[in-house]
Formats: sequence, structure tokens, C-alpha cells
Amino acid sequence: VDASTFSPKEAAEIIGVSESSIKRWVDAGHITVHRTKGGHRRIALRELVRFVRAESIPIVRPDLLGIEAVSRTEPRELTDSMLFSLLAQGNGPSVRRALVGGYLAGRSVADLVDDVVAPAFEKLGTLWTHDDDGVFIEHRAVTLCMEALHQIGLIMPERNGQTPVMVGGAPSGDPYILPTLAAALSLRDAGYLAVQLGADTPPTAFAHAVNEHRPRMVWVAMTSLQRASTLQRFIDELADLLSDAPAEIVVGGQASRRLSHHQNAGITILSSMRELVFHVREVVAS
Ligand code: B12
Repeated sequence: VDASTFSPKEAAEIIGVSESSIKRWVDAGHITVHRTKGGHRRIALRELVRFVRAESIPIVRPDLLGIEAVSRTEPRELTDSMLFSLLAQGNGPSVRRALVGGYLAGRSVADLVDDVVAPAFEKLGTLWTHDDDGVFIEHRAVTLCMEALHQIGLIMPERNGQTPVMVGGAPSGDPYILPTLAAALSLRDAGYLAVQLGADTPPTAFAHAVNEHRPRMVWVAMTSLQRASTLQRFIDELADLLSDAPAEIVVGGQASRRLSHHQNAGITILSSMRELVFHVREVVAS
């Protein structure tokens, strides 16, 4: 995906405008291009994606984008019930089209996760209680959703070395991958670099990552039904290991409700991806 670039003519076809419009936007600086040795303009896929999202331009020939064809139905209207059905059916291409389409239509990753993905999984989470198939459907759905989020990650703008870095993952014993992946992509979408350590990450691994990447913030996504005392021990150990680092600890996820706020002074407990993005903007600005 990284290597794909388009000529102004191809870009024009993808978004259904004339080639001269594209050239005009390039000359006016609205679209960044690089030049081939022969002096021809080339537009990177990530740049074209940034442009259509910023300008709310519909994509008329998604097939030409090279990323899997994107939904032609109104992606802005993607709801949690629609995603729930696609996930329950195990329809991978449609799940990717729906989520990537929502992103291309200009929705932020945080909005998609808070309003579509999380409520769709909440519905999915009730299936295993009535039906043996529920467990397999849930596992398959997690993988399909990871693939879709990963695809969004591949078409996001790339950040340079000056960008503030965040590090995060799920705590020891917590197998949940989507919450921490969603946090990483929400942060990347908001313009930061995110180093994601994945599920079941011990405090010492967080500490090593912090040492290497020097993040402004560390997120902990806790979902697994562990005892409050186990979760608290994890946070205390992490806070202890990071006591010399200038990184703030932000905790979220379903199990974070089990932590008491007064035992966690100095640590921020948040409940959604939008809050996470909002909070990080404040941390970075301060
Ligand atoms: C997928 C899933 C699994 C998968 C996970 C696979 C994987 N590799 O990730 C597997 C199969 C492993 C699993 C296992 C179990 N699960 Co489960 N699982 C789910 C399910 C369906 C979705 C969770 C998910 O990924 N959601 C997507 C994320 C993005 O949404 P979210 O978690 O709601 O996150 C929101 C906020 O919390 C917040 N947030 C999340 N993380 C962070 C981080 C930060 C920093 C911030 C700021 C915010 C934030 O942002 C999101 C809002 O946009 C939920 C259903 C549900 N209601 O959530 C059940 C659910 C969590 N599981 C449940 C249960 C009971 C289990 C099992 C005990 C089942 C069993 N009998 O084996 C085991 C226990 C595993 C363990 N060790 O803990 C219950 C928990 C019940 C409870 N809380 O009392 C639920 C609620 C299902 C249900 N309705 O019964 N599960």
C-alpha cells in the first residue's frame, strides 16, 4: 500500500473530477505531490486519502484506489447494528468496506470505535450466552475488526520524528486486543505516534518501551474480568516503574471501572476513545 501513487489523471478518475481540477489543486498547494525523474506529478495514496477526508469529497471509483473497494452506500450512516450484522455473518470484505468507508468519509477513528465498533461488540458479547456458535462468531469478529482497523492504519498520513509519542497496551493477564488497538489508532488518527504493545503486557515491558520511546503518555486498556486488587497491583507496579519518566498514565476500558479514583491520584481514568484523544491534546498542549 505504501508504494502506491497516482497520476493526476488517475486521481481525477477516482474522485470523479477533471484532471485539470486536480492539477489546479496541486498548484494551489491543496494536494502535495512528488515528481518523477521525468517531472511528472505523483500523488501518494495516503495524501489522496488525507485530501478526500479533509474536503469531504466522495470517492466514485473506489476500485481504482487499490485498497479493497470501499462502500458506495452512504458510509456516514454506518451504524452499530449494521456492523453487528456484518460481523455476525463473518463478512470480512464488507466489514472492511464499512469501516474504511466510514474513515474515508471523514469520521474519526475515535468516533467509529465509540459509536459503531464498541456497541456492535456489546451486542456480539451477548451471543455466547445463548448459543455455542457465539464463541466462534466472537473470535472471528475480533479478527475481522482488527483487519479493518489495520487497513485504516495503512492509509493514514505518516508522522515524522517530531510527533509526540504514546505507548500502551493491555495489562498482564488481559487477552483483549481490540481496546488497545482502537486506542492506538485513535491516537494515530489524532496526529500522534502510537507504540502499541498488545494484549497481556507485563509492567516491565511497559517500562522498557517507555525507556526506549520516551512517550508523553502511557495508556492501559483493561477489559479482562480480573479482581480489583489484581488490577490495582498492576497499576501500582507500573506507576512505580515509571515514577522517573515524564509520562502520564491513562487507564481506560471496561475493567477500569473497578479501580477506585481515590487510590489512583495522579493517574487519569477515562471511558472512551474521544475522551482519550481530547485528554491527550491537553497533555501535549500543556
Ligand atoms: C471479544 C470478547 C472476548 C474475546 C477477546 C478476544 C481478543 N483477542 O481480543 C475473548 C473470546 C477472549 C473473550 C473472553 C472472555 N469474555 Co469476553 N467479550 C468480548 C466482547 C464481545 C468484546 C470486547 C471488545 O473487544 N470490545 C471492543 C472495544 C473497542 O470496546 P469496549 O471494550 O467496550 O471499549 C470501550 C470503552 O471501554 C473504552 N476503552 C476501552 N479500552 C480503553 C482504553 C483507554 C486508555 C481508554 C481511555 C478507553 C478505553 O473505549 C471503548 C468505547 O469506544 C465483550 C462484549 C462487550 N460488552 O464488550 C465480551 C465481554 C467483555 N466478555 C465477557 C466474558 C464473561 C468473557 C469470558 C469470562 C467468557 C468465558 N466464559 O470464557 C472470557 C474471559 C477472558 C478473560 N481472561 O478476561 C463479558 C464480561 C461480563 C462482565 N463484565 O461482567 C462480556 C461483557 C460479554 C458479556 N456480555 O457477557 N471475550
